[in-house]
Amino acid sequence: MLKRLFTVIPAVALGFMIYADTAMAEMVEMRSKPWQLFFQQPMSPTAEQVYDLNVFLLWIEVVITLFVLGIMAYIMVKFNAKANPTPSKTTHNTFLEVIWTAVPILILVVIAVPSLKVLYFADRTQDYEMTVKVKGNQWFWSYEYPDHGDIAFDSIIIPDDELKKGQPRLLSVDNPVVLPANTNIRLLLTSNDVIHNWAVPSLAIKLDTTPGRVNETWTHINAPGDYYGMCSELCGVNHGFMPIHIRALPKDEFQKWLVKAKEQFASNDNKEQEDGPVRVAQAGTAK
Ligand SMILES: [Cu+2]
Repeated sequence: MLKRLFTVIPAVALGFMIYADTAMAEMVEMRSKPWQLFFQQPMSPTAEQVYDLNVFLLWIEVVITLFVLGIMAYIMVKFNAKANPTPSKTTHNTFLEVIWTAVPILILVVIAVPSLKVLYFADRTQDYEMTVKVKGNQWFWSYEYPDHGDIAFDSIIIPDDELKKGQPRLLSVDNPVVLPANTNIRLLLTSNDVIHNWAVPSLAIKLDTTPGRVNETWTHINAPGDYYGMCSELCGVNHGFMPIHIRALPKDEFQKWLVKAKEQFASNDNKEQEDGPVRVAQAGTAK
């Protein structure tokens, strides 16, 4: 029975993954689907490791849960008042006490080692090919490309009545942050006002943007496509209306986009900071 369970569950999981795979033709679309139960498909080296760690933890939990369930069933059958009318008065058992202290410690060590490995892996990369700056604002994101002629722009939610066909509600923005796929990208995150959190589930990024501080992480997007996320730190009334949309392009198309973007967003140069308060007012009304 147990053996069957161990083969059935991975088979079902694999089925879901294949199902998810068929959805990705050329441009993948990474966001939660209706009735989705498990994680979004991992689409970066960090996300893959986080996913695997989660599966590993799940199996540890399965074993612990079944073990505790088994012991409880055994106690209920063997030591109920009918089956065992005169209970034993034993109070101490040194061997058992050592075991039930040492085994949980060992389990925690077994969990801690891979957890810390993933944590440090996700923290930063030495060999990044480009840098993107992410800034949180009440209530939109702005992005800067310091390596590419100081391209800078704001990314503001598209209201429901202006959505075009295929644009997911509450996730679409006027200017998605365009990034090259298959490239090591350093991300520097900060905020202009309050604490926000830049979170993209399929890339396993969820990092606070804190005013006066720069937080660093990195990513490497495995495939071209649209990746969606949301602000994940309660930041004010429009917290739910500052989505993240990453458009990952193949490297050559990204170069083409850069040329266009330099024209389109050139006027934004250096004006960002001074515009702060005006933009806040605009965003507040543009709900
Ligand atoms: Cu926010």
